[in-house]
Amino acid sequence: MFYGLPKEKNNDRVPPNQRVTTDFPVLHYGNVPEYKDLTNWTFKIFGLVEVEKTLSFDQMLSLPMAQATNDIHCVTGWSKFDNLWEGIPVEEVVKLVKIKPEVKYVMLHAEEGWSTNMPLADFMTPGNMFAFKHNGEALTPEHGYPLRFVLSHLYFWKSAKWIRGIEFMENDRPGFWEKNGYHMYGNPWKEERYAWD
Ligand SMILES: Nc1nc2c(c(=O)[nH]1)N[C@H]1C(S)=C(S)[C@@H](COP(=O)(O)O)O[C@H]1N2
Ligand SMILES: [Mo]
Repeated sequence: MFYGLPKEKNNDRVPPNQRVTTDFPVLHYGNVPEYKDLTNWTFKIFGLVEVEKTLSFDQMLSLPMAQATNDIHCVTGWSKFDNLWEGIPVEEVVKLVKIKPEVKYVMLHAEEGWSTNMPLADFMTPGNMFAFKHNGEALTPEHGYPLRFVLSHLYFWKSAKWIRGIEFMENDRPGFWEKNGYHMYGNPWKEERYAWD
């Protein structure tokens, strides 16, 4: 399966006050995790689900794969077009559990306790992926190896690198950058950069 860019973005693809780059800058808080092997790596699906689930790396690799493109918009002002991501479409992972009807938000959890929040509907938008590859290459350690989420339509800080789990929630709660002054939603087209925007 292949997901193209939303049509409206082809007209004006640069959100306000962003500049386009062909580099791929590295941005994060904390350390780049080092993995000797992935035998103890787990992916947890928890919170408001009927039965919580833990998957091994091999189990993740056995899920259906797809490709999707997105334009990255980083809150620090750079945009990078036409990124090709390869991995597990979000719906293939969510299918593994039964979400309770009251769920409205999601928290993504990454290494070192890092997290980011988003509405369920944005999380579930087709084209979002749990990505193993970027532009045909395995993710490098600094870009999220072995697995990162790609939330294609909001500022890139919500695209959790080194992701280890999904928590389903009824009420919104700020993640790491959201607690530190970033916007709870982060729409680049409306310049929702900081909490006070
Ligand atoms: N686990 C984790 N994921 C993270 C971050 C982080 O600090 N920790 N930073 C976010 C921010 S602020 C940005 S801009 C992007 C940067 O991704 P890149 O380094 O691949 O360009 O990752 C996001 N994902
Ligand atoms: Mo960022």
